[in-house]
Amino acid sequence: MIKIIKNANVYSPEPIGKCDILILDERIAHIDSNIPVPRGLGEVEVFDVRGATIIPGFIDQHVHIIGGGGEGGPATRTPEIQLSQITTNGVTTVVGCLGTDGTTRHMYSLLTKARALEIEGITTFIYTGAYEVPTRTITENVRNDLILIDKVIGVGEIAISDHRSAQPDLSDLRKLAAEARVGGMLGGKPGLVHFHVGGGPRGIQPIFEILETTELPIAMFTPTHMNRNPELLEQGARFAKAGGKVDITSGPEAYKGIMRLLNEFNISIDHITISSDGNGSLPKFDADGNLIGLGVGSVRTNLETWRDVMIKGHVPMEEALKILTTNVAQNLNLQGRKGCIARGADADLVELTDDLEVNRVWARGRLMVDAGRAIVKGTFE
Ligand code: FWO
Ligand code: ZN
Repeated sequence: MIKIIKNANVYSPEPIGKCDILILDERIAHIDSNIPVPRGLGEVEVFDVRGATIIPGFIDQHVHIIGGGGEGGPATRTPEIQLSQITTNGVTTVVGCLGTDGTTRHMYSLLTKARALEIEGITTFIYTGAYEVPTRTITENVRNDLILIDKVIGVGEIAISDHRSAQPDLSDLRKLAAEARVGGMLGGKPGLVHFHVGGGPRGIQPIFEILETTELPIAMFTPTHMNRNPELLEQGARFAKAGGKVDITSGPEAYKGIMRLLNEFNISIDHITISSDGNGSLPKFDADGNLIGLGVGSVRTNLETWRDVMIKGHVPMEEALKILTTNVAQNLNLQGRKGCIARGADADLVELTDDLEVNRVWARGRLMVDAGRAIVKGTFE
């Protein structure tokens, strides 16, 4: 129940220097330069990390936790995620979603998988819905899901500007967003609309049109895959300048998009988040919409893209951390609880090795990963 991490070089994500961190059950109870081991309070577990860097657990706001894909037929459906694939990559909070396939993938399974991962030790939320509009839900509609189902924090991933979308028109999208708005308010949720943006030339034009023609606030809209092509990234820069947050799908080239937003368009890093699309399919289509290749997303790419931003992009650690911690927490309305190392926050912590690999991970106070290996595994791993 009581743990002390001693001699940590803490990035909260702000660097706060050498500290000890006191964990009481699932939360951070105290941070100080020297916390003595209390006597008379029962067993206290001490981890002396000897100056190692400790950062907040990452938040991944787009993971296909029950799998997705299928764009190449039944044999191309992607597999369900396992707990260790999340924790060993430094992620302690995920938002699960459905994707292209809202037929053989169900909201009931998504909700239950999210609950399973929570029981196994991490923190989970879900978006109700799939690509299509009107979309798939647990109850009759998006609004009721937000009000009645605890894990639902928004609707998504709703496809726009994509040959796989339901080709929703502006009025369909406005109605969907209105449900998310009111459902979010009545349910005490952020009421997000998480948009899958395809490669079509319209890009996020529909989102700009919703903003122009309604009273809905920009903060409730998250466009993702915004690094898909240069034109889309440019639109993303406009969205960020208008006050929105642009979500980049992590991967081998993702840091280039982030660097372009920062350097070419002068976007503040506060307006950038990344998510992995973990366990979703990463299909490639030619100009005629024929499938020409198929990969599968991995939560691991978050860590790799973050390192690229620091090492290849020369962004300081505390700044680069924001795109996987505080900025995402803000987007999901979890600030102070997730994505930060602070008194009262959930004890979601990652200890790094000198070469920026994951060494230990604590999720809600529990040691999940040690020496880079999952010591807590999913039920059937
Ligand atoms: C992206 C998830 C895409 C699924 O465009 O949207 O397909 O349902 O599992 N993936 N379709 C991947 C690109 C950003 C590379 C999804 C996927
Ligand atoms: Zn998508």
